[in-house]
Amino acid sequence: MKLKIALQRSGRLSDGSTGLLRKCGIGFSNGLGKLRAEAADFPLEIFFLRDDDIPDYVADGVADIGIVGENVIAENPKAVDTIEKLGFGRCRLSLAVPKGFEYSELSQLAGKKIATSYPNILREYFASRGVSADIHEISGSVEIAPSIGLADAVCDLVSSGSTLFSNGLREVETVMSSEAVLIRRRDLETEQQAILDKLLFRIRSVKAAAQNKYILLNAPVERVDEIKRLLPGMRSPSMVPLADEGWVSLHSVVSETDFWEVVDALKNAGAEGILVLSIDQMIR
Ligand code: PRT
Ligand code: ZN
Repeated sequence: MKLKIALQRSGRLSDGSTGLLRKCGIGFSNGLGKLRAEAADFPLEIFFLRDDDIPDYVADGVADIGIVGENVIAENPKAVDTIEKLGFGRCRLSLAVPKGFEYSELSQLAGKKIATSYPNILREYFASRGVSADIHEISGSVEIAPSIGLADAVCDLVSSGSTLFSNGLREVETVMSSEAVLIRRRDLETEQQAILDKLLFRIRSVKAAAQNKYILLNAPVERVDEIKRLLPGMRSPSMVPLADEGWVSLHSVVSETDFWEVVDALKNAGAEGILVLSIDQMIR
């Protein structure tokens, strides 16, 4: 028995999706134009599809699980469960107005024509804020709608913001934040669920590793207590004596979010020769 996973064939989620599987130790070949691949060392069969089709394929049971943007599921809910956020493909669905528009609050968009490929999410957003706008669905190149007179504002996905900027638009409200998620069909058999659990365990280890760094440093023995308090570690830091008496090497794991603050504090506490390494997997 194999678990079937649907990934985006070519687009913004492709590299993140195949990269995640590889970091989970799952090897496969995905030559250009290939639609299907078998994992070499894990009971997984991989389908490469258009991202918009993935929720339907999973809901219909053609695939058991899939990787897709949260925005796709939110716009068009299907009979699938979202089981894990994956930490890549991050973007936001935002409202943007032409630069000359003096925007200060949402009510200014009442009655305005807004172009978007996400009419359902946007309709709900406006409804929940008691503003009524004229939502105009278009399927691509939303950002050019205001300059050709098709709309007064747009609602589109943004990551760096450069597309909006180069089209003379300014982001004014975040409607939703999105990242790639793992979805599952609702009626997996026990054996498939067991494979999925195994995969999820690996995915969580890869995610945890990406959020942490391995840090090594040298410290004078008399500063160890102070430095230890700065290094939470998974249990407590490892300590190895150096050949030079009076010095030790401390090894630990620090979270990426407060990493630079920890490094500054360590230096102030007398740490030297600080080395920082990335972690491939972190098993909790
Ligand atoms: O061919 P297929 O249908 O599979 O792909 P697609 O063209 O429909 O999707 P694709 O590859 O563009 O996006 C897949 C998913 O990536 C989306 O559903 C989002 O979840 C996620 N994602 C992350 C993004 C972006 N970032 C993003 N920036 N999707 C689209 N964009 C577009 C946006 O629409 C705009 O045109 O990029 C432009 C803005 O980018 P910046 O960097 O200029 O702000
Ligand atoms: Zn698409």
